[in-house]
Amino acid sequence: MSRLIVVSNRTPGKTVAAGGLAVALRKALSRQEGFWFGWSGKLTENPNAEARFEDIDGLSLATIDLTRDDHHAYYAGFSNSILWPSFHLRLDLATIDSTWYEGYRRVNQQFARALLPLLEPDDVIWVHDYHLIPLASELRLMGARNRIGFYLHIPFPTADALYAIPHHLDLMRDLSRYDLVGMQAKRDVAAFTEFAEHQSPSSLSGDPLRSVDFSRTEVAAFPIGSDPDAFARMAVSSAANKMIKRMERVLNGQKLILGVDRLDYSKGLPQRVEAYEKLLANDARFRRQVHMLQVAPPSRDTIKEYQETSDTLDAMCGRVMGRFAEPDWSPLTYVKRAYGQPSLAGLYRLGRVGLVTPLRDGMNLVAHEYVGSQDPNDPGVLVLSRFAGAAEIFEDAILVNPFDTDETAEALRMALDMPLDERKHRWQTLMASAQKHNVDDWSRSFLERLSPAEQQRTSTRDILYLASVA
Ligand code: ADQ
Repeated sequence: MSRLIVVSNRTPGKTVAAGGLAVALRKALSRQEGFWFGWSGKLTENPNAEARFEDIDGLSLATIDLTRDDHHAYYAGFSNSILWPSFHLRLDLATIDSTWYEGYRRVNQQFARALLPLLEPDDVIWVHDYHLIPLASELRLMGARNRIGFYLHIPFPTADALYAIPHHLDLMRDLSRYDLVGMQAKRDVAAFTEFAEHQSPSSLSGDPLRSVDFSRTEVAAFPIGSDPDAFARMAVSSAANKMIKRMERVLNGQKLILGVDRLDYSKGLPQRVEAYEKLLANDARFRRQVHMLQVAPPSRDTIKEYQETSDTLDAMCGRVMGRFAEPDWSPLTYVKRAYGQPSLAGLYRLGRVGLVTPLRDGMNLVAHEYVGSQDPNDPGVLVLSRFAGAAEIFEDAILVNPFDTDETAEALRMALDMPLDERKHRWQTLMASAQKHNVDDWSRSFLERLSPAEQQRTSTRDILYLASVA
């Protein structure tokens, strides 16, 4: 069996979240030999060219250090101030500084230089996310002939957003150097295909090394998921129960509307608070009867746009408090910290409404985790953005346009008023879908398609096809 090499910006640390991506990839690495490659998290002025190996609980990690300048240009710069906002269709929040591209490219070259000597000819390489789009190109230029797959965790942009990205054609050419490109949703594959078909006629001619030719690259949707059965177990664990008891004391019978997100402008947090404000303004019977808890630990807070989102959210929450709070009732709590998965599972289970309203999201695992954690006899209701990849598989959620805060307020009303039978019926369908799209099957199906056996089958198919048209 060939070895598996997983590559991502960061390698997992000592503690990884149960039911998450890192656990699924660890499992894949326990089924076959291999290691996980990425940045060590260390910045140094003279990074060593060779990767360092270490073993964490049986998982083999190979890491490299980066210089401060390269890391800034690659991570905070090109990846998170250009690619992230553009891929999420927030060109207004992108900082188009094309000099960051050189740092982005340099770090990808550094990854490739350190990885290449560790490779054996039949190793299968699985590269993760937008930080590393050029990695296959760089490895191929250095002579690697391995099967290389890429998975994009965030949405693929529309053509005009892609055009706004400096060196976007290079990035498309880079994607064409992979054997398999996996995306979250059908909508992403459609956007990608439209761009690839639109671009290829003009770029097919000329130097084949520089062409954008996707004839050897398979592009398909592999919707990621969580481990809903693990969340179902965690939601009745003692840590979850402790959290539930703590919250029940405070709630005192009020229904909980719950939001859990990284603090990121793509998650639609100000719009969500505004929708809640409208619910309270439109329907006075909900005052004192509901409470909103938004958990949103800061992320990427060295980037200006993230600080601004945090300030906006502070102001919005203050406004709702000022408008509706009473000495003995507060309409919402906003917590800026991370919790362990069992405590989160407890919060999810207590949430009568799971409010998941990103403006755009690759998938959104919080939606999966919320569904997994519900009490089958008294489940809550998922209110979900149409613009999350999760909307393609969770049709029984109440789907909303998160930009339309009147619509979200009405969805909240429906969810809070929904009778038990309908809640159960909807939840059963959602849970079946979460189980069908669990994270283990996701990694298995991607790796099956990427495996050398699949390559064999594809080339046999090509030969048969060529024979049939000859
Ligand atoms: P993210 O943008 O980080 O991921 P999401 O899919 O929601 O978004 O995952 C967030 C994860 O962080 C969840 O597992 C959640 O439990 C955890 N989390 C959030 N708030 C937390 C808190 N306060 N404490 C502890 N844990 C918390 C990117 C893409 C997504 C895609 C994933 C996976 O943007 O669209 O679904 O990758 O592919």
